[in-house]
This record gives sequence, structure tokens and C-alpha cells, in this order.
Amino acid sequence: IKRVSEDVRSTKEDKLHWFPRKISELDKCHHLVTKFDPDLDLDHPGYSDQAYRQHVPNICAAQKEVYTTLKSLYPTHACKEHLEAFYLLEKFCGYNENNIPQLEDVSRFLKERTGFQVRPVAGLLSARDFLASLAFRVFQCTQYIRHASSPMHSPEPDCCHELLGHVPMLADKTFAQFSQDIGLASLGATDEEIEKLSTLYWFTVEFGLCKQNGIIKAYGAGLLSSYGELIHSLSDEPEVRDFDPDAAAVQPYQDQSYQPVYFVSESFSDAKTKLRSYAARIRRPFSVKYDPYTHSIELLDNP
Ligand code: NLE
Ligand code: FE2
Repeated sequence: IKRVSEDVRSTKEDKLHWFPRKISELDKCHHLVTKFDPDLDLDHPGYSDQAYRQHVPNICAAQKEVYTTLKSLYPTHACKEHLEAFYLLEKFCGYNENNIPQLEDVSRFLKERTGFQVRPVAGLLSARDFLASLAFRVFQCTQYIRHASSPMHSPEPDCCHELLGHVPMLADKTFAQFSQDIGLASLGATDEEIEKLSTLYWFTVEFGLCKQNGIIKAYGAGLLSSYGELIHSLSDEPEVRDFDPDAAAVQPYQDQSYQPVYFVSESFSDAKTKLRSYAARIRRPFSVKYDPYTHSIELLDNP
């Protein structure tokens, strides 16, 4: 493997989508999509609720119920990695039903465990920008909270989803690597590949199931933050298929209601191996390597 020389690099890149090379360039990965904006989306439960739209604190209403109901389901429904981290987050990071933890504390916790960090984002990011940040082990977090009228399921990510669904999982080493691998695969990818990678992300990081001691558990953040869907996903209603990245990457999905189809992985390391072989087949004129010392991306010539 050798470094791509500067001149080769610039000609190749002309045809490529820009992507961040160092962690500070994530400041440019801030493109928001207007979907689910309570000011613009007539179907949003907050559209006709002025107080919600003006961010009048409505914390207690939604938060307490979401927290306590989910917590009561975790022992039977969540994978063991989530359970372990959730226990630590309660102990050390101020997780409880009356409190919304500070992102800074959460970030400190994650950095110690897997080097992941969270940063606030003002709304819903474009898939390309969101995935690019994962390449640097940065997770961009929404900060608003779901409307109190729908505690059991929110179609959009909110702080309950980020803090209860994503954060505990990002504390696991194998899962953290899996997440970063999706991010690395996305850098400079075509729009079609981004679409497939975000679908793959959807059926794993968001809605993935896994087997543990022969029993199916949830590891997807979208399940672990929605008690309605968490129960649904482990009931006999949905269809459950073995995880296959090629199939998951093109499986149609919707983001309004519960999923009719889930993919179940044998383990995180199995999912990681399968994802790596999927990613290796994405055609790019270079390969990428993350340098954890400088938090930057090295471009390598393809062999
Ligand atoms: N449906 C999830 C929840 O209620 O927390 C959010 C999913 C975000 C992709
Ligand atoms: Fe999410």
C-alpha cells in the first residue's frame, strides 16, 4: 500500500464528492434536510402546537414515560451490550427519568470507552454528512424532544432516541467499529452508494436485531428508543430475515411507522465482517484509512 501522490489525488478527486479529511472539517458537514421540521411539516404532531414549536420546555411530559417504560423493557428486549452500558450511564452520566443528561458528559463517557464523541446538530442532517461524521467516530445528535402526544414512537430522531438508543450502543467496541466502518465506506461515494449505505445503516444501527444465547434481542437505536416498536419488533408480527448486507442495502423502508421487516445478525462481529466485505466491493478510485492519532483520513492507492 502506498500513499496516493498529490497530483493523482487532485485529478481523481475532481470527479468525486467532497468529503472531510480531518475532524475539523466536520464543521462543513452541516447540511440539514427539512423533513420532519415541525414548522414546515403539516403532519408533524407539533405543527399546530405553538408552545412546542417555540421550544417551551415540555420535558417532563414525554421524557418520564419514555424513560421508565423503556427501562422496564430493556432486561427482556435489549441486547446485553446495551444493558451493560445503560447501567453505567445511570451510574455515571446522570441518566434517570427526571433528567436529560448533558451531551458533554455523555461525550466524555463515550470517549473513554470507544473514542466516540457526540456533538449537537440543529436538525436532521443529510445522509452524506451524517455518515461522514461516523468515519471520525463523531455522532451528530439532535437536541429537541418528541411531542408529548406520541411517547411510544417518534418518526424522527430526538434526544430520547439519541441518548437511549444510540449512546449505549456506541459504548461497545465492536459496534463502534461497525459504525465507523459504514462512515468510512461513505466517504466520496456516489449518491447511489450513499443511498444504499444509509439503508444498510437503517436496518442495522437503527433497526437491527441480533441473536444472543439463541434468543433474538434488539440492538437498533430506533427500537431501543421506541417502546411501541421495541415490543412490535420482538413479537411474531414482523418478518425477520438473516442479515445480508446486499439485501439490506436495497430493502425498501418507510420512516413513518413500525417496520414490517427486520434483519437479525448472528453477532456484532459477524455483522462487521459482512459489512467489511460489502464495503470492499464499493468501487472507489482509492481506499481510505483512518489515522486515530491525527483524526484524519489517509487516502491509499487501490492495489
Ligand atoms: N422511532 C424512533 C423513536 O421513536 O425513538 C426514532 C427513529 C429515528 C430513525
Ligand atoms: Fe438514529
